[in-house]
Amino acid sequence: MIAVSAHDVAEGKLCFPENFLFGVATAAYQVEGAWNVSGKGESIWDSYTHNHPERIFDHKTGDVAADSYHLFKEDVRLMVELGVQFYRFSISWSRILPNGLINHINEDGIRYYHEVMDELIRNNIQPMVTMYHWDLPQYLQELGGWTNPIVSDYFVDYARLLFQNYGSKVSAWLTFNEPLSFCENGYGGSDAPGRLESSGIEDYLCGHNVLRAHGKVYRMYQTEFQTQFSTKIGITFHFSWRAPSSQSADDITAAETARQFATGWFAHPIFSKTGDYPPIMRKRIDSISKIQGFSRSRLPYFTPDEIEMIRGSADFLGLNHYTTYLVSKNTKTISPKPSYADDMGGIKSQKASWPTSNSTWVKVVPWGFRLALNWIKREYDNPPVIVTENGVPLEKGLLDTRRIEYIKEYLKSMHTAITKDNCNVYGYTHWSLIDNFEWTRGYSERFGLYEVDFDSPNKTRTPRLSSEYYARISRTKCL
Ligand code: GBH
Repeated sequence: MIAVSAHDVAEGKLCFPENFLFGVATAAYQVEGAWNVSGKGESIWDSYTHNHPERIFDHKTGDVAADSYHLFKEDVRLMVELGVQFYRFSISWSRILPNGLINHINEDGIRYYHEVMDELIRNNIQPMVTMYHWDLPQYLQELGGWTNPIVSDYFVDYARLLFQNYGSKVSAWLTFNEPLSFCENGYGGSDAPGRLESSGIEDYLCGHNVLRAHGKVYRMYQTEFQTQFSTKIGITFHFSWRAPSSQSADDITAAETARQFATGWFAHPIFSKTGDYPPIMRKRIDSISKIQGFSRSRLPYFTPDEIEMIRGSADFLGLNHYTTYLVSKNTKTISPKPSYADDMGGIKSQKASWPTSNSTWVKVVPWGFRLALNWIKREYDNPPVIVTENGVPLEKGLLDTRRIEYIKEYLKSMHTAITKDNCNVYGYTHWSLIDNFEWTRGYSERFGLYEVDFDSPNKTRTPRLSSEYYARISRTKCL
């Protein structure tokens, strides 16, 4: 039931439950800077931006970014201004374990995140921590990165260290941010480590090892820490809604298959009753692999024990949602070269009439949010969901009325999903607190409620109009 005050109803306001959580998010590589200070090791994004400047817009790097390593107290002050209840940020693995391995702990890294958490807690803001937001220690990449099964075990060592150090301070843990994105775009596209030609092989190995790593961390926490702490552990998925591009049976099926290949790939093994990969992924990849002359499926198989270990290994589902795509059936014949896109069998597009943002991929399609939330509810028996990212990239400038519009329309859609459809959503995180390094798009896309002047020596933060708007929502819980 939604607890809405009589006063707000009279005003005709849309309100969220009183205990609904509003927060803001960032990620380590995108804001921290300080890439090589005080014993931090190199991550794949450090080496990628340094060795492949041509793959990054304007040859930018995250070497300094918004300098949150030094300016985190200023960031917390902004969050106090916003009145948010929590801050979702990520820990840089190589700041804590310079080469990713547990034998060498960097004390400055441990200290830094303690200070960030202490500052948040002092200000009544709960720390929600992502363990892995794409910045793998470079040394582990030299071992093959996420295509090497041993990296799952190294991740467990790293996670244990985090629980030991921060277990009593963190209010919610997320193991991974968007495995779909970093497996597909890192091991089959142009995000770090930039394995451009590996789609259909390395992306699936990455996914397999990430799912194992996630499951192992959850079980390790249960056996080693659950008597001590009761913090919930989840994982964040990227889920743009995928709508059929026509009402033909082929396109409807193609859109559903695309959802299973995107969200289902990682959500089905963890959140479905049966566990394991979505049956349609298994079926398509097994059969296409055979046609292409492979002697085994390019999608690896879990053992029965692994299926059980991974099934049910999350207390809540983190959802990143920005936009919507249309999907139509791919009628071309399968290419001999493996690829995720061929395996999925759909062609993605967006409608020219959808309102645009400052990025090629984010079109403003609020109704897709409600449908995505309902799909999760249906597929996985209405798990607790927290929206861990939602936001819109715009150009520089403080008068961001389009961001206000975007937030309003997306929150309305989410409100309908909660109140009319009973989707079990208990919190919302705006991406982002501040402008930051947008991966291969450099600093060309601005997502911040606060603008960052990246040319100024002290990376000046200035409130945008949307920050006042969001502050009102996070304080009143009403639109
Ligand atoms: C999130 O990923 C990330 O978690 C966050 O770090 C990032 O800052 C935020 O989005 C905003 O970008 O050009 O059509 O091929 C979003 C997932 C996957 C979205 C790759 C853009 C490229 C689409 N991203 N995708 S396209």
